[in-house]
Amino acid sequence: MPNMNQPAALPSDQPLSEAQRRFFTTFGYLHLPGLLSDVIGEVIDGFDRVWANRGGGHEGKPHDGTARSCLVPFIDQDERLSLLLDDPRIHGLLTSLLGDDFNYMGSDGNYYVGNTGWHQDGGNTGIQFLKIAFYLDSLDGSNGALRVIPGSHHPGGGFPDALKGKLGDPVTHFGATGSEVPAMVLATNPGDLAVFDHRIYHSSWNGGKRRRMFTMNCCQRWPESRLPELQDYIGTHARFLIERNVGPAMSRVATPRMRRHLEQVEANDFQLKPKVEALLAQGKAASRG
Ligand SMILES: O=C(O)CCC(=O)C(=O)O
Repeated sequence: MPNMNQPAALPSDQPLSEAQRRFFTTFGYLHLPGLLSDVIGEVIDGFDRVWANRGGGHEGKPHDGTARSCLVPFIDQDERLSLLLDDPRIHGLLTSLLGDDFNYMGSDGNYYVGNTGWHQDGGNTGIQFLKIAFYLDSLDGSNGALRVIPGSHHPGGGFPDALKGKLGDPVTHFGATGSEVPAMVLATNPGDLAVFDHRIYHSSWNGGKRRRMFTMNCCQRWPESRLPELQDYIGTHARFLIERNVGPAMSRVATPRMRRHLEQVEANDFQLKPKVEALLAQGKAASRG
């Protein structure tokens, strides 16, 4: 007879296959079509709820389509969205790529406007970082789908070295506009996940004025000997004017296994408060990315 007072056990994690892991380490990204299509309605409701609670756009003002609206942290503001970290598909893919003790590093929610030029999100730290991107509109190359340059995440070597410092101005360096740079266009539908290594060159072209997207950023656990670097890294998030890296709803709903992915960051985010105070004293606004 089941005990009705016990919460229902989560279905087992869904790890990546060995081939998917090899694809990610070799090419630097994964596209997982329809992985979350069964819950995408709830996810979109959560996205809308967070923005509605925060004035609809950047810095509490309605999104007006002239510049990206960005909110950090994002899923951490909503209990349903926070629980994505415990979803067996997401938890399974994160443990497959980053180990059982991975860190959740935060998320951003966005209304993107127009193009996002070629860039990397991070460099070579020896700690694996990745981003899970949720695009909430159907996108292809004609309306703002994410593009990645497969293999460009590798630390040095012929191809990555040939790209270094050049993709910011592809016309000068390669005689190609941003959208002409050879790349994989990840045409996505809501419910798909795009997962990529922070070091991969990525961009988006031809997007409209309200392209809905949010992310989850995660990394391997940092060794104790490198905690000062983690503290500095978290400190860079002061530009979003946040005093804690993990947001309130995330802390409230975290299950024991979620806590494991929060505790290293929660113990090392103490640079944020004084830095935010200094930025506010200078009258700075929250960063758009
Ligand atoms: O979708 C986009 O415009 C770009 C996304 C991006 O650059 C990122 O999340 O790092």
